[in-house]
Amino acid sequence: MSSKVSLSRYLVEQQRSKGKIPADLRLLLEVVARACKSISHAVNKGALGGVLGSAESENVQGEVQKKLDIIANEVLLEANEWGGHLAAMASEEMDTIHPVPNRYPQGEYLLLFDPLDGSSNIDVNVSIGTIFSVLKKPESSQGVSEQDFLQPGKQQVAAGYCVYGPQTTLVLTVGDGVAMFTLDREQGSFVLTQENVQVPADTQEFAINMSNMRHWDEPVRRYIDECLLGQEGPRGKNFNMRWIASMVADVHRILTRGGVFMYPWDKREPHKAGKLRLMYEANPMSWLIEQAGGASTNGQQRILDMQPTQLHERVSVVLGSRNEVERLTQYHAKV
Ligand code: AHM
Ligand code: MG
Repeated sequence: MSSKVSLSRYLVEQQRSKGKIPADLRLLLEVVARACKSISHAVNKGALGGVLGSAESENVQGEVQKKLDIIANEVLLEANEWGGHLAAMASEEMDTIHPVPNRYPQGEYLLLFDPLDGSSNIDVNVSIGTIFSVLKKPESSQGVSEQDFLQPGKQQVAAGYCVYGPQTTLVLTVGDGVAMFTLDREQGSFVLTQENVQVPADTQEFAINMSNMRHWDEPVRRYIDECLLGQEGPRGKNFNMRWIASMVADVHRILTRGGVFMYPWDKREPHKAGKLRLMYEANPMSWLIEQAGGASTNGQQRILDMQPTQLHERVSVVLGSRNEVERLTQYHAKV
C-alpha cells in the first residue's frame, strides 16, 4: 500500500482524530477540491480548449472578464450547488450572492471565491489560481442574505487556494496549520506534499507593483526606499524583488520561502481602500499566512479583525514574514 496521504485522508483525519472539522465541512472541501481539479484541466488545455481570451463582458468591479474567469466561476457554482452543505455562494465574478436553489437541500455554510485570480496572466501562460473562504451562516438568520456573509475573517472555518502553475497545488487551512497538496494527474487526486508550513519571520524579498511607486503613501515609500538602499542603507542587507501579478502565486512563494507582499492603498483612486478584495482574496490569504506563523495587516489593523460592510469591499494588504509586516505597521503608526 502506498504511504501517500491523499487530501481525502487528510480531511478524514482532521474530522475523526483531531475533531477540527465536522463531516459536512469535510465534504464541502472535497467538492471545492474537485472543482479546482476541473479548472486545472481547463487551464491546462489553454488555446487547445478554446478557453483563452476575453469574454467581452464586465464584472461588478468594472473589470473585463476573461473566458476562463467565467468558466471557473461556473465550475465552482455547479460543483457546489447540490451537495447539501451550503446555504449560498459569493464570487468576485457575481454582483450578488448565489443562494443554493430551492430544489437542493440547504446547508449551514457559506462559500466565497475568486474563481480565477491573476486574470491578467491567463493568456500569457503564467501561474493563476482559485482562492476560497468558508464561513458558517449565522444561526439567527432565516433564509440567507448578503448580510450573513459580512463576517470578519477571523470567523472563517476553512480557507485556501489552488495555484495552477508548473504543478497544480492546493493549499488549505482549517485552523490546524497549513497543508499543501499536489495534484497527481495520473491518479487524479491531491496528495499531501507539505504539512505544518512555516513562513520565516525575516526575509530579504518583497513583492509589490513598483510601477505604482509615485502613487504610494509615505510609509510604503519609506519601506521600499530603505529596501532598495540594500547593504549600504538603514536595513544593512540587500533585498530581492518578485512580482507575479497573481496574488496566489506571490502568496505561494511567500508560504514556501518567506517574503512580504503588498498591494497598498494609493493615490490613483483615493476613494478605494485598495485593489484587492477583502472577503475572497485578503481574508483567506491572511488566515493562511497567520496559520503559517506570518502576519497580515492593512497598515492600521489586522485584516482578520476587520468588519466587512460590503461583499465586494476592497482593502489595502501587507502580508508575509512577521518582522517585515511589523516594521511596515510601525511606519504606518508614525504618520
Ligand atoms: P484579479 O482578481 O482581477 O485577477 O485581480 C487581482 C490581482 C492579484 O492577483 C494581483 O496581486 C494583482 O491583481 C495584480 O495587480 P496589478 O496588475 O495592478 O499588478
Ligand atoms: Mg482576484
